[in-house]
Amino acid sequence: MLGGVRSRTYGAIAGITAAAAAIGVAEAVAILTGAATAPLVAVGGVVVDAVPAGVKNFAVDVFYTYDKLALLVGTLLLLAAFAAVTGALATKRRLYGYAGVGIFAAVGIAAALSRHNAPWYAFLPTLVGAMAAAGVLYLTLRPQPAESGYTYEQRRWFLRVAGGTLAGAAVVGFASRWWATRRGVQAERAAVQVPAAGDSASALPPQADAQLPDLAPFVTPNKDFYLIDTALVVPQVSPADWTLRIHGRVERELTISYDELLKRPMIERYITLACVSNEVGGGLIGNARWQGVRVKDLLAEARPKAGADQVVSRSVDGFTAGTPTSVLLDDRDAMLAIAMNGEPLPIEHGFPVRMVVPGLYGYVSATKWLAELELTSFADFDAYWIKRGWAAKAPIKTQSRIDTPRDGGEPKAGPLVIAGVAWAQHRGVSKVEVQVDEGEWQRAELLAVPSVDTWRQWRLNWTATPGKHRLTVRATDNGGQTQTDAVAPPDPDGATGWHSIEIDVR
Ligand SMILES: Nc1nc2c(c(=O)[nH]1)N[C@H]1C(S)=C(S)[C@@H](COP(=O)(O)O)O[C@H]1N2
Ligand SMILES: [Mo]
Repeated sequence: MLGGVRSRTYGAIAGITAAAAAIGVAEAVAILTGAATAPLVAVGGVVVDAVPAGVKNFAVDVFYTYDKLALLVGTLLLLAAFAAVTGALATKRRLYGYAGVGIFAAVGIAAALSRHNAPWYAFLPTLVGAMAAAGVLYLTLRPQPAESGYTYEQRRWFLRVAGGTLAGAAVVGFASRWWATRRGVQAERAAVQVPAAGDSASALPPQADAQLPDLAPFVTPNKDFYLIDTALVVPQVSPADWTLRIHGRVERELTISYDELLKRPMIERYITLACVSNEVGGGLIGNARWQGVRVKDLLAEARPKAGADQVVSRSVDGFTAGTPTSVLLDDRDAMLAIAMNGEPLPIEHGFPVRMVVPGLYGYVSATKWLAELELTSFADFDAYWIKRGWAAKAPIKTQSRIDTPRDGGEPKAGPLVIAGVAWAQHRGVSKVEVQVDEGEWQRAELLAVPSVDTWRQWRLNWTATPGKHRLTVRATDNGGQTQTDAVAPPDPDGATGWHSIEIDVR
């Protein structure tokens, strides 16, 4: 019986080798056909989109960079398990192996062709990969290992083919992905000349930033800005190919190119972007100086029809956000942004063009890699996260956060600055209060802000006394509404509650 086990082990190795060859070859072909057509990326994308409403919070977590990596690794492990079983079966009948390759091909091709705007040739990476896998199976399982396993010569032959293929597939796969990412649109982005904005951001008040260690700086550097999206590979959109289509319930359909967009009157504003998934005290929020074209100006040319109360912004990868038309037409500075903190939009933040709307969470407004604006109604269309159970309308809730001292910190007794940020975009923050233990609420000093559309730093001087203390913060917006202490999770329209930290003063 030992011999049987051994031949099955060879079969499993042959199966995994074949799968590795398929993935490696497919990645190489995807250099030509586009990263989104690679089976691994396509299947992973289907998984991200298909996560049922019941586990939608998991889906939100998938947004984070490391969870995307985990998803890819998980998909690879599943594939390896499937390949090992198929390969083991193939030692009994070679046909089982080819059937396994067929299933791989069917799943990969179906996934690749189902992706938004998939080119007709999206099946190619999987198909060529599957052919490579079939070839590897044919080679490694010939001659068929006997019940007693391989002879010495056969074993050498097997190990040479399997080892060579595995190493080759790994090198080709990683090199292809690396090359595709490197090639991307970095050069095109570097060549963009950001025109001067006719209507530039009001100069930053010198007192906007207390510049304390651990306190979030007033302007978040691009490299530190949080990243949230459903894209398993960052879409690479060349400005030369970029167009924006404004269509749907409009009097006049518009299509504009990147060059045309750059020639339009531009505004520049500080706007704080926030993610609905941000937990109380969390870091999924950032403030940048955005430059772009007012959405209002473009909509004025397209002339929305009566009843078109929703603007659906759609990205090149099919992600959609639905924004109230009224918000895009009111006097706030909703824009199609082309620059972030004086640089062309970073690729991962939506290059070449994204939407930025003061006062609304990102999932209902901040579409990256923008391709279309479609005028429709809330009754007629549910955008990406609305289909998955999140609220259709999501103004940002008033929130505040303690950045320093740090939660769990052990500061020295004596004078101590408690500081953080507070936000209530498009309403503005009028008051921040801090409570030490069960004491009186103390009013913090508010730093300056350029507008009501950004977060606001605050600080309070305190004489820290030895022992354990709890510090709590709450903000009040310009309408006089104090943030609620009722604890609610991010789902469905933003977390609430007061941020509280514990410190042990030494
Ligand atoms: N194309 C696309 N745009 C998107 C998303 C996405 O998944 N795909 N996520 C949105 C969400 S939920 C947020 S919070 C913001 C985050 O923008 P950032 O990654 O630039 O910080 O982008 C929004 N725009
Ligand atoms: Mo988000």
